[in-house]
Amino acid sequence: SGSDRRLHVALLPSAGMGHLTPFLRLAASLLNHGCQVTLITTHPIVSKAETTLISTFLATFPQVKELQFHVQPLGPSDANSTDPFFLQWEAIRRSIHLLSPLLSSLSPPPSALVADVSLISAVIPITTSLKLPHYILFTSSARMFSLFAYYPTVLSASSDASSPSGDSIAVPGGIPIPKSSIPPLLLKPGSLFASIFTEDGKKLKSLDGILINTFESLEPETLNAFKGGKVVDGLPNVYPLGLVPCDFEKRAGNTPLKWLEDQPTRSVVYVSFGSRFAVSREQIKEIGKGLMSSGSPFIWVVKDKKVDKDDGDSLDKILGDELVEKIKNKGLVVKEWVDQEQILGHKAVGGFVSHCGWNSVVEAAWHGVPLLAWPQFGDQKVNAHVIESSGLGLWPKSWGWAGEVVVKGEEVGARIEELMGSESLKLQAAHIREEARKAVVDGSCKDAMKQLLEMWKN
Ligand code: BUP
Repeated sequence: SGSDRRLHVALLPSAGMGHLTPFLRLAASLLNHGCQVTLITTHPIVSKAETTLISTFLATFPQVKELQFHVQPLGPSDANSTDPFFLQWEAIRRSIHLLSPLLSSLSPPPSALVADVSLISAVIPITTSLKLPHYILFTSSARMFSLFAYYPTVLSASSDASSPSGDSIAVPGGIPIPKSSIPPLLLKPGSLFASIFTEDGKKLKSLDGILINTFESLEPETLNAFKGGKVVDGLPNVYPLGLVPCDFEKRAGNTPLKWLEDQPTRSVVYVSFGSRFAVSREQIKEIGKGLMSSGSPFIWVVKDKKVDKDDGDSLDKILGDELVEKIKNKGLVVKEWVDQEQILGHKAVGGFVSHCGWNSVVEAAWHGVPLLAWPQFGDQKVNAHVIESSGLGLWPKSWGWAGEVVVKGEEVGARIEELMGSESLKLQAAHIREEARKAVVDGSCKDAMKQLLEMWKN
C-alpha cells in the first residue's frame, strides 16, 4: 500500500533538553513532510523536563512509534565524570548492543538513523551491520562542529597529544577559534568529554551526513567552509536545517503571558542559563542586584541544581528574603520550567541574557531578540563568538567562565542597560530574524531538508 512506502526515519537523541528538543523539532518537521517517524527513548530519563517533553510530544503525535531503549546502569569506575548528563551518554554508549535487535525489528525498516553526536562510535557498528545510513543531528553551532571535525588534526600536529599548540585553532576556511574559548573539559586529559570528543571526531568520515540546526545568516563563513570541503577532507555533507519551535512545546511549560501583556513593547529582559547549569548562589545575588539597577522589567529563571529533580530549595532560601522582597514589584523570578519560545516570541521582550546554549541562540535569532552573551561552560564561548560576529548580541569577554570571577551586580546592570538601549542591536536582530524566516520558508534550510528527503528516498 502507499503508506508502506512512506519514508521511515528513526531518531536517537541523547540525554539533556538541549539535545532532546532539536530532535523533537526535527521529528515534527519530518512528520510535516509525510514521513513515518520512530523515536527511540532511552530509560531511565535524567530530568523531569525531558520526561514531560517526551510525553507531550507523543500525546500530540500519536502516529509516532516510540521505541523504548532501557540502558544498563554504569559501574562506579566506568566513566571519568560527575555530570549526570554525560554519565547518561556513557551509559547509552555502553548499552548500545541492546539497541541492535530493537532497530532490526522495525517494520518497515527505516531508511536512515539520525543519532546524537555523543553516540557516533557506539552506533557505527550497528548501522554498518544493519546497512542503515547513519546521520547525526549536531545540537550545537556549525562553528562548534568545525572545531569537532578539525580537532583531531590539531592534536596530531601538536607536541602535546592532549592539548593544541598555539593560542588559537585555525579551522581551514573558517574563523580562528581562540584556545581560551574551547570547552575547558577538552583540555582536561582523560575527562569523559575529551575522550568522546577526540575519538568520535576522527570517525566523522564514516557518517552519511551531518544535520545542524543553524541559519546561513548566523554563520555564513563557517557554512561556506563546509560547502567548499575546506575544513577536513572527505567530510560528509553538512545540512543546515532551521529547526523551529513547535506547538507541542507550549504544553510542556508555563508562560507568564498575563504579566507580559501588561509590559511595554520590547521593555522586558529575559534571563536564563539553560536547563542544566546551576549558577552559584553568590553570582545569583549579584544578578539580582544587576536586574534591580538596570531598571528594566524582567523574567528571570533561577536554577540552583544541575538536574531539576534535585532542585528543592525555595526562592526565599536561594535569593535571601531581602532580595526577594526588593525584587517583587520589578519583575518575575521563576524556578519552574517556562516556555522560553513563547517568551522570546512575545512583543514585550526586548533582550535575553543567556548562557549561549545553542538552542537558546537559535530561538533568539528566530525571534529577533538581541542577546547579552554570558557563556558558562562547554561549547558556549564558541557559540558566543557566533553571537558577536553575526551582530545578534554583546559579549563582555572579561566575565570569563563560570567560577572564574563573580561578576558584580553593577556591571551586570550596566551591560543590561546597554543591551536594552541599543538601536543597532535591535535592527541587526530584526534582520537576522527576517533572513532566518526566508531560509526556512523558501531558502537554504528548506533546500537542505529537501535534499535529505530525496536522499533517503533513494
Ligand atoms: Br531553563 C528552560 N524553558 O525554563 P540550550 C529552557 N527551555 O523552554 P542547555 C525552556 O530548553 P545544552 C526553560 O528554550 C531551549 O530550547 C530552551 O537548550 C528550553 O541550553 C532548551 O539553550 C535549552 O541549548 O543545553 O539546556 O544548556 O547544554 O545542550 O546546550
